[in-house]
Amino acid sequence: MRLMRIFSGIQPSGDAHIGNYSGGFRQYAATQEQGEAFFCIVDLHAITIDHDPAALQEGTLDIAAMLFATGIDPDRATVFVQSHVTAHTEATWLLSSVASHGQLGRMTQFKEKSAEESFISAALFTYPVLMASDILLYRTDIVPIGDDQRQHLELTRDIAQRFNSRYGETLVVPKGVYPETGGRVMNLQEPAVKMSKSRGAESGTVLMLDPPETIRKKLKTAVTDSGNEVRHDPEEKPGISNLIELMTVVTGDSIKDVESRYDGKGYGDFKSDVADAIVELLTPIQPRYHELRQDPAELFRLLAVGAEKARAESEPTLTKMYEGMGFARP
Ligand code: ATP
Ligand code: LTN
Repeated sequence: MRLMRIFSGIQPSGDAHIGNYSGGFRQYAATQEQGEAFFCIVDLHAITIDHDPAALQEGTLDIAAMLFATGIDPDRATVFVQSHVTAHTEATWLLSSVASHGQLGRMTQFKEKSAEESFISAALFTYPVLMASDILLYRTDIVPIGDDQRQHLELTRDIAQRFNSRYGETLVVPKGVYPETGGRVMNLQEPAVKMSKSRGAESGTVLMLDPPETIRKKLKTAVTDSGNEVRHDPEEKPGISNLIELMTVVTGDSIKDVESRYDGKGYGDFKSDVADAIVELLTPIQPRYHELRQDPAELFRLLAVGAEKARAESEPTLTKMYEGMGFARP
């Protein structure tokens, strides 16, 4: 029987944060146990908005080290860099012919990012087609992601279905896997804005590599709501609800557990405990990261092994796509 296929991608576009841990890293480490997993550092996606050429390679190695530091086992899962496997860009062209221009224009991420950019690239518009190629080339069953990627995953499913109905059953239609809590961690200073590598207040973004004092300070100054009751109610209490979800993400406790533990206690105690819990989570991860990161040659070696496996896996799907579409093959 075919093993379950897992695929996800992460951009090397800045410093990884606790939101990436919640929607990304922790889900990757958990799902790698369930089948054959592929985790892709999506450097081609990182050039869709203005980027610094001097930072792209460093960012790629940073994410590679973070993937391994957060528990991805290179013997078990395949970690690779998107631009090392040319099938991704080739498949993007083929799939762009079955992607709807109108639907791409309705993508929230495109609308938000294009509103902020002075130069709106064509690549920002076709970004989700590249993401669909990433996923579909590996005959992926499940895609662990955060809530912000839901719309892109739905688009990927539409693309796969349209390809199959036009050219015959070729592509597997994937399912998204979202965290039960912490699917959308918000900026601690702006509870209406998603915590992000590239946007929002820095003082409200908890980085995976922040030292303990910085984490404590960020939590202490986190925006909370009126009242002093630790209760999960995202509408009424967006600030404290975000912190409750963060607590569940880092401890594995349920929302109810957290609420009852802080029944009768105030925001102050709670915030300092959330900070402690995050520090505890990151304490083993940070030294592992630094150790891996100081050996770029070893990271490049692991990524080369990953790219080799990824090429072997994706090539047959690409060939089937060309054949289904009727190309004269060499
Ligand atoms: P950028 O801000 O550059 O767009 P990002 O911080 O959104 O980057 P990505 O590399 O695009 O991060 O995403 C990697 C994974 O982390 C994705 O699965 C995404 O859904 C998830 N993720 C990103 N931000 C959050 C968040 N605030 N809460 C939960 N999951 C998140
Ligand atoms: N668009 C995603 C990153 C991404 C991805 C993927 C996620 C690119 N390709 C394939 C899952 C599967 C993001 O911005 N978080």
